[in-house]
Amino acid sequence: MIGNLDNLLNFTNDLFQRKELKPVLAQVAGVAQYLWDRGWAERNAGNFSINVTGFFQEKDFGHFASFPFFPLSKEYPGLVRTIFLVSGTGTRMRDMAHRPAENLCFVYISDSGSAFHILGDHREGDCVKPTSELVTHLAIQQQLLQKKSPEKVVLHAHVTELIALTQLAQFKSEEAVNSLLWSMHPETMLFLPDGVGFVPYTLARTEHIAASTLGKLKNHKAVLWEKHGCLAVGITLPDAFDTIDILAKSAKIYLLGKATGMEPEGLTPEQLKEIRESLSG
Ligand code: 2HA
Ligand code: ZN
Repeated sequence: MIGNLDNLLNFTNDLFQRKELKPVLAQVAGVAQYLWDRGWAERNAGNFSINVTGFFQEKDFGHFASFPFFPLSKEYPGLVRTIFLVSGTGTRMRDMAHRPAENLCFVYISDSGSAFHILGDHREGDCVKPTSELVTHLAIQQQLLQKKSPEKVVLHAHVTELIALTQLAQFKSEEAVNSLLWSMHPETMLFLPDGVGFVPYTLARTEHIAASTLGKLKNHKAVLWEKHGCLAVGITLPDAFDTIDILAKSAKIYLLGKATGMEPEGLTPEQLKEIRESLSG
């Protein structure tokens, strides 16, 4: 590190203590606990990123280039000098719920847009590194900024009920899965009138899954990753969680109905049309 080392370390020591960040950390802890309680975050499953650039002042940014530097395999011109609070790779949501600061890191995108710095006090050895799905998070965060979207959060989880649904051959298309999810619960049409995007099975942690997800998020606020999980954007972390929760509820209602040995009836097309029309009224 260069510059005034003590000032820099004082600054970073205080990162998680900043009063503006307290409500964000409380939301992180709350949502991490929900994910764990619902069984949607086994081992180190699930990850999120939160754009926290607005919590910092331009004058602070000069310091950030001194922190450990990690090249990215791609350039993100739309993310230059932005800051994200990101879940750490290998961390557990059940730990995040109790000790968020120990399981998160601050990622600052460099002036070139092709590397990031991890902000923090790195004197005591290895720092927490960002999630293995970072490329997907960055691609989406860049698209959100370019569209001037109010959403600042990307959340991914291993939602059992939704994964189960994508294991069934008849739901492996956007059309089929949306008509099922809408028909199982009125809230799904109310809160997700654009439905959910469907990404056919793709290896995780790759540019490929990032690109496919990005395409789907142009018209949806949530995406299913076949046989893997779900991802949603939100204004806040609880907002992204709520979207996933509604989808999971619909899937669960279907699976519970099926488990009785009978075929769930579902809302009729007329009932769904009525809900849709009530939205524009
Ligand atoms: O964070 O969920 O998709 C671990 C994962 C990878
Ligand atoms: Zn995953």
